[in-house]
Amino acid sequence: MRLDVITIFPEYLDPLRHALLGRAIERGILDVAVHDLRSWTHDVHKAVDDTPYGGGPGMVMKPTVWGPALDDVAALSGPAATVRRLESAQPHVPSDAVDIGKAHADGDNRPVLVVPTPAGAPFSQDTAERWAAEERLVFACGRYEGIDQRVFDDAATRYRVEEVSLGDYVLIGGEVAVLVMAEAVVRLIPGVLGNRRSHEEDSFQDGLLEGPSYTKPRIWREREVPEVLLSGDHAKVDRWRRDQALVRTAATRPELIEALQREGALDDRDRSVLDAPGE
Ligand code: 6GU
Repeated sequence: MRLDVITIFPEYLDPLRHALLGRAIERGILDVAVHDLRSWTHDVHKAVDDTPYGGGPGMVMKPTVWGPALDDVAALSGPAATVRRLESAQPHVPSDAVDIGKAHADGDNRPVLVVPTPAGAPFSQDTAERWAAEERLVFACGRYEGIDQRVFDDAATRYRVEEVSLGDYVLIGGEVAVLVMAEAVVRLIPGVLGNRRSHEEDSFQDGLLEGPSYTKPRIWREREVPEVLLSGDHAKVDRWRRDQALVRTAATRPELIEALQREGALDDRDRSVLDAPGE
């Protein structure tokens, strides 16, 4: 997978090169390029924003800068051709899928353009899974009051544009949101996490939050690990873990339980646990 990020604060994205994502880069699974939006400015002040039409506070990012930046990043031309990169990556989508244009069901090979904004659709584990199957993601980080809307209307000819939000709060810019989304996506790429099972049991994978975990010692500060986890009975352990997940989810995210109920994803045992937790 290749990630491109366009930002006026390239150093803000340095954490992408560390830890888990850094290892994916070293292994050739991931290729990251961070582009300084100011490379596409034309004036001595390198201005990227201007006052909003219609008035109001703040500044809006200029289409005359963003348009050429998105053109060049899509084509890997101009300033985007020479950006510093760590390693080049192997394709991870099966090459026949790419060759015959089947990377997407509708044969659409335009890269996804992710626009982080509190006005976007909610980003979720489902979004992360969908994007983890892409060859290329381009992130456009806006600051100030946003980017001129025509930039995205125009970019739709070369990109599949997705405006997404992390939640109901306002960040100063998209950079931190990109770090969050990139980590959620990249950890789902086969070979990035050591243990394949570890994301089959993630929170949200079955619509539930994950329950508690324990490790040695068996007794710590007079607190014991739940007996069932020492039993060696895998069916019993699985059932206990689901019960814990149900109870935790009902307590902190009741709307997730309601969604499972509507989907018919709860059985009689699940319902009895929810009716009488701890019995
Ligand atoms: Cl994705 N971006 C910005 N700038 N603010 C946010 C957000 C994203 N999600 C919540 N607030």
